[in-house]
Amino acid sequence: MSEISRILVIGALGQIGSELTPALRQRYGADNVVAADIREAKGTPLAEDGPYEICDVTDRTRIDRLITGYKIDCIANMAALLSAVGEKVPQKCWEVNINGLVNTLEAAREHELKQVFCPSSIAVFGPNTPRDSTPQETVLEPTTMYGVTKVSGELLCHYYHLRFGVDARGLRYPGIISSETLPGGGTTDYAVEIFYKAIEDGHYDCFVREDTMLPMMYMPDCIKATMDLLAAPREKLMHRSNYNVAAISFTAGELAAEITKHLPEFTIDYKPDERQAYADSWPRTIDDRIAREEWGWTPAYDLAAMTKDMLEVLTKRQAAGALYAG
Ligand code: NAD
Ligand code: AKB
Repeated sequence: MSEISRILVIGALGQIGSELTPALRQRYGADNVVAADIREAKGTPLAEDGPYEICDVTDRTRIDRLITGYKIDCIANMAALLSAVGEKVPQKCWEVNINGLVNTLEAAREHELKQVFCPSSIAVFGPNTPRDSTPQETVLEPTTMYGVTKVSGELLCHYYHLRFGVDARGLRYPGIISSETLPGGGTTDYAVEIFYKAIEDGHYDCFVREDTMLPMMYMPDCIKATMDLLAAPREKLMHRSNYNVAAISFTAGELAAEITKHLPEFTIDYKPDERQAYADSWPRTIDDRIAREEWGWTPAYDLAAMTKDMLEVLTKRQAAGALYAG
């Protein structure tokens, strides 16, 4: 089957979608990548640099219209409620994450799309999963509704591929660290907030304990992993919808120490809240050998390189009076 050429990104205004969409536009052409979200985007680069449409992922008719109108052959479904927000409104989390995914898979089946991309997460794992070097194939018994939707999503993608031949692909992203768009309400958000607060206030009240270690990834690696999986030849993919991908694992204390190398006055207090329990149920480190073998995954950023880059970008933005501009 030929490569994808016209992509609909639903949830394009989010932390990852807002950086994935420009990367896709660069590779596939600005007019060939339609950004869509439930929110207005007037005046943002995403709405100015290519087509932008309002789309609620739970509205199947709207998705059908966009597919037909723009001759879409691939959907990247980035719309979701993440772990912390999802735990506050679990029924809504199911509705958006699962009913939305079923809509995109059904649309892909009926319109014979070439591909669907839907991210999974390290939240598929739970307290009964080995926490170190967590294998690709292991116990999936999450304790958050978000995790439940991600396990179900992986299974749905697998089923639609087996039963209907839908080429549904996905990665178990770790916590994503980025400087352009603030994260949307997950447990790993502290690893982004810490940079903003370090620059803004010189101090951060961290909502997980100092010894909390989680798998993380810098946005350039996240975009690379996503673009590489989208472009990977169909026949090479044995797992397809649930690849473990690892980059960096560090404790909150190690991240703070790395920031202190650049900002020696920086201070941090640890004030764990309900998100500590979600973090404690997730892996510390991930075994991503299958992704490396099947489609050549390799990350570029370690803790030192990511920290240096984050601080450089945010310091420049603060000097321009627009720290939160992204
Ligand atoms: P985000 O919360 O930043 O963005 C989600 C976007 O979806 C938002 O722009 C929101 O407006 C939109 N949205 C919400 N409900 C919608 C609806 N009904 N219809 C259309 N759009 C809707 O999330 P993100 O961090 O960009 O995550 C993208 C995907 O990656 C999700 O599937 C998430 O589970 C997964 N993921 C993210 C991380 C991370 O650290 N960011 C880690 C693991 C997995
Ligand atoms: C969250 O913390 O909910 C997300 C994720 C790891 O899926 N960042």
